[in-house]
Formats: sequence, structure tokens, C-alpha cells
Amino acid sequence: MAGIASVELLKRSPSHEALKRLRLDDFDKVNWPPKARSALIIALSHPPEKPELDWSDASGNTPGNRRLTSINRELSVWTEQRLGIVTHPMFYWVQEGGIYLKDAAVLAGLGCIGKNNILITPALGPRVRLRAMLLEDELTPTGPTSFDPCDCCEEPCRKACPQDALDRAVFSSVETGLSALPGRDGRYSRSSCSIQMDKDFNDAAITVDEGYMSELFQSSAEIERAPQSEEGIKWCRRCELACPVGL
Ligand code: B12
Repeated sequence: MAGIASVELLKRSPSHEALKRLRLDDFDKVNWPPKARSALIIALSHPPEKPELDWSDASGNTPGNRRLTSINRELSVWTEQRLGIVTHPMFYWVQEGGIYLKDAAVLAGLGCIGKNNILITPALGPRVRLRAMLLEDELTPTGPTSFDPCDCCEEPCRKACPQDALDRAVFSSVETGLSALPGRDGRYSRSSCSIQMDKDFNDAAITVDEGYMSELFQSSAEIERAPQSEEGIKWCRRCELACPVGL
């Protein structure tokens, strides 16, 4: 999937606003290229029958992210050469200057934020991974859309979380002054979710390189390093795999 979002709207998207108001803006390090006007967001299917797409190997990367990075690079070269538009492929990590990919995908019309706090697309549900580039051209945004499958859902995503990260309201509109909250109604605990990620990391039967976190998903390293083992860190995806949308 692919879509276009406006950079002006992205700069003011709910994640940016949330981090500003919660005074976590050290995460907001996007170095917006001055002439960038649009963002091109791509989503790659990560179906349940191909779980290995999401496993991090010892280099810290996943096969799915390798594929996304190379699609993004090829698309960047094609856009520059064929359309004459200057592009800026973006980092994955926001600390490295990457953009908030879920917000960008919603603004580009790829789907909505679900009760599991991730992007849900009509055709593939939440089982996608995202990547983006900025473009120095004012293109017509392709979203947002009115798609919303969560309203009358029985919330299998929230029940599936092994850390109950989607159980209690952690954020409220009154306290934060935000209308768009994580998990829609503030029911997403980043710290509980991270406990599971740490567990997955420690349970993995591989040794991960020093500097793993800083290099993870970075630009040049990820494509040049070959995968170092068949299996890797099997990140929890229960809130994603429990979602019936797109199955
Ligand atoms: C840091 C990070 C994590 C951290 C912290 C997560 C968090 N949400 O805070 C940890 C390690 C815990 C984590 C866990 C997971 N992650 Co993660 N993570 C990221 C990363 C790098 C940045 C996310 C971030 O900090 N966002 C900022 C905070 C403030 O956002 P937030 O808490 O989610 O809440 C905001 C949104 O919900 C949004 N919002 C709410 N309503 C609305 C309405 C509108 C209209 C809009 C525009 C926005 C919006 O505004 C909220 C603020 O109020 C992104 C990649 C990227 N560059 O964006 C991937 C990313 C979000 N993760 C992803 C995934 C898949 C996961 C996991 C399933 C684990 C896994 N197997 O990879 C879990 C699921 C967690 C969950 N249910 O939210 C995918 C999501 C794909 C999708 N379908 O959306 C991303 C995009 C990476 C990718 N490879 O594509 N992640």
C-alpha cells in the first residue's frame, strides 16, 4: 500500500502534540528538510503465515524492514530520475530523525489507529510495516479516510496482550488536552508493552551485536549486512494478530 500525506499536517500530528505536551520532545528530533512538502508512506504486508518477516536477526534488522528499505530506496531513485522530484528517505527511529509512521499513514489514508494503538488498514488489518520518504513537491494528500472497524468490535486485541498494556487508561484528554489519545481512549501503556519487548529480546536464542539499539533499522548498515541466523527475536504481535480485520 502507499499514500501521500501533507508535511504541514504531519508536523502538527497527534504524536508530535502528545510528546510536546507530555514534555517528551527529546523524541521529536525530526530534521524536516525545508523544502519538503509531502510524505510518501509505504506499507508492506506482514501476514501471519510469514512470521519470519518480523524477526530481528543478530544485526538488529528484520527481513521485512530490509525489503521496505530497499523498496523505499528504489522508489526514491525512480521518483528523482523519472519525475524530477527531490526525495528524502526517512530513518526508522524517531530519535534518529524518523517521522511518526502511524500518524503519517493515517494522514495518507492507509487506515486508522485502532484500539490496539496501531494502524489498521482495510485490506491487511494491522499486519503491515511502514516506511516513508519526504518529497519536495506539493502533492494532493490521499487521506485521511472515514474507515473505522473498531467501534463495535469485541476487542480481541486488548484481551490478547500478555502484559495487559491495553487495559487501563494511562492518558486522559483532560490531563493532556489531546483529543487523539494512544489506543484511542488512552488505554495504552508504553512501559507495560516495553516489558514484553524486553522479555522477547532476552528469550531470543541469538546474540545481538553491541550497539544494537543505535544501529537498529539505520540507513546503510541494514541493507549491506546479511542476516546472521535463520531465527531471531520473535517480537510479540498478539495485539496485531488477534485483530480480525483483513483476515
Ligand atoms: C518506539 C516504538 C515502539 C515502542 C513504543 C510504542 C509506542 N506506541 O509508544 C515499543 C517498543 C513498545 C513498540 C511496540 C510495538 N510496535 Co512499535 N514502534 C515504535 C516507533 C519506532 C515509534 C513509535 C512512537 O514513539 N510513537 C509516538 C507515540 C506518542 O505514539 P503512541 O503512543 O503510539 O500514540 C499516538 C498514536 O496512537 C497517534 N494517534 C492516536 N489517534 C490518532 C488519530 C489520528 C488521526 C492520527 C493521525 C494519529 C493518532 O497519536 C498518539 C498520541 O496521542 C514506530 C516507528 C515510527 N518511526 O513511527 C514503531 C511502530 C509504531 N511499531 C510497530 C509495531 C508493529 C509494534 C509492535 C506490534 C511490536 C512489533 N512486533 O514490532 C508493538 C505494538 C505496540 C502498540 N500496540 O502500540 C509498527 C506499527 C505498524 C502498524 N500497523 O501500525 C511501527 C510503525 C514500526 C513499523 N515497523 O512499521 N514500538
